[in-house]
Amino acid sequence: MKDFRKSTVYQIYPKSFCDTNKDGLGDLRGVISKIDYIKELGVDYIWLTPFFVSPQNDNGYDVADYYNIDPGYGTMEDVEELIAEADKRGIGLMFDMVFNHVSTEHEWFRKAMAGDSYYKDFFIFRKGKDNGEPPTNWESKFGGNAWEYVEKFDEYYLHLFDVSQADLNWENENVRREIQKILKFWMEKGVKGFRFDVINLISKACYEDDDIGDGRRFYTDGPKIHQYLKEMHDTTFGQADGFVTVGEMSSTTIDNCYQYAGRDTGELSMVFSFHHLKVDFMGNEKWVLVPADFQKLKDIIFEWQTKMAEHNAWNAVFWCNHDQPRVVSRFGDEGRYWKESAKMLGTIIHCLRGTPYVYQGEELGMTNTDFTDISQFKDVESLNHYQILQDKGLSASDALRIIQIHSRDNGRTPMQWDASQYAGFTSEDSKKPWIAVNSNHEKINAADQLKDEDSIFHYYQKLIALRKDSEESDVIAYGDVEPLAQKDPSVFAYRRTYEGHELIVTANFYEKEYQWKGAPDLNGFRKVLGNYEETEIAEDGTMKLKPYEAAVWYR
Ligand code: TEU
Ligand code: CA
Repeated sequence: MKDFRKSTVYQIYPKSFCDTNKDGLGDLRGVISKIDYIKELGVDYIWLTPFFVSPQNDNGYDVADYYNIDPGYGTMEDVEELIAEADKRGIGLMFDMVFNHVSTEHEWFRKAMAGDSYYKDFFIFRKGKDNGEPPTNWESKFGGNAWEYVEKFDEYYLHLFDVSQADLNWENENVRREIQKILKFWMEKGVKGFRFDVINLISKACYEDDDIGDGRRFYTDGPKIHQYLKEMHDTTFGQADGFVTVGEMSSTTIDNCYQYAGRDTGELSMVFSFHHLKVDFMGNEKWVLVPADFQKLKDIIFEWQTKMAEHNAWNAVFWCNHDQPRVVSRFGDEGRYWKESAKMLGTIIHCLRGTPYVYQGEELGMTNTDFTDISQFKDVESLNHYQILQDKGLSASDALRIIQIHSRDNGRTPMQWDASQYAGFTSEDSKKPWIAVNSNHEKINAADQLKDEDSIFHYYQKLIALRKDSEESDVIAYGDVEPLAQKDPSVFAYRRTYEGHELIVTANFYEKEYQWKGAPDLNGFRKVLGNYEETEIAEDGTMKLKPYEAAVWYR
């Protein structure tokens, strides 16, 4: 059985991965066709984002039927074949389960709207205020108020995300039973893991105005969240040996995560938390331009690393997913040091304590979009906020600049397989891809990198192998974590220790060459991996770090 602490997960956003029937949309057969590429990278699991029946207002996070495949992605036979092909190669599939909300096209919501009270209680309907305002001042994560008026009932329903994503009422036991049924259905198909979308938002404490915020404090890590997770665990995947689960935790606290992902707490295997990816926000406000705060980045990562370990809890470690800008554009360099910086960032993540997640194209150093016009963006969140920013008085070009930096579409352009017109995402005689291919695919693509021993792809391959099956695996998977030079303005470094062995990661986070006076004594260490051949260490122990230089040391 796989040990998830030695595993790496590869995330696929099928819509942007590979299109096999020339309709411009990635599909499941596309994933099947690339399974050997994924095997070559060396990962143990594939997390597939939702491909269930959906109107696609939020690219499948608005599920209309959990038991069937959206025709745009393929068929049930394709899913079964994919599970089998992955299994043959020792790769487990993790499906993405969205249970905070369903699409308003889901049968449950349609029945609710038809007045069926059994199904109406699957959702959160409330009367407005006497003054004609919505029930509370809570804000949708995609902009605007979180309640939608339904004239027929003279009531509003809650949607923490898009208006077409109605929140489920987890207080209702029938809702929870339906969810258990769905999970069991997919477990029987041979799925090896689940990722649970915004799962810490399912328990709402109350429905009151938030005088100091957007309402999130009333539904984040709510009062019954642990009870719901335990129940889900006990009735479904908790009974399956070696099943792996990860909860996406929105604005969570570390104290709750000890419980969500504790070794014996009976909830989940691990959590995604996002605090380290808000260091270029202003507080919780993402739609601003502020430089990334490196000190804060380190402080957050190290706090989570050390405290989760102390509490015997487990974390996912990652820079990228389908909601995030590309890390090489965000914290690295798209230009001269593109390759070095991509490898440096990979090194930092992959030697931490936790399960690393690689998002499609990250292993190639794919960058943010090169979109120059708002019409090129597709994401509902970006389009809403483009409007909201202008309503606040920003010019169209200033609003566009913010969207270019923060848009989720940065992570959603087609996978760059080769240098052909559509980057090999689809064939040249296909319909146009649903979202434009980045023109840098001539320089950044899988075909070239597979041939180049020194590529980012091969570097990621080595990082993944290191954790899985090497002399260093145990210390990477099980070792303690000690931050090094935490206050240093340029260096990201840490030490892992396990049963008398030590592993040290040293990294220059910036382009500027850096003389690191406080470098650890590396006598007796062997350099395991790095993005430069030689590391210069002066007589007095000063490490002369080259632009974005990173290395892994072991003894
Ligand atoms: O995302 C949850 C979430 O709150 C954020 O990532 C959000 O998408 C955005 O970045 C806030 O600025 C999950 C999914 O990963 C995302 O794709 C879905 O849109 C969302 O839930 C709703 O299901
Ligand atoms: Ca297709």
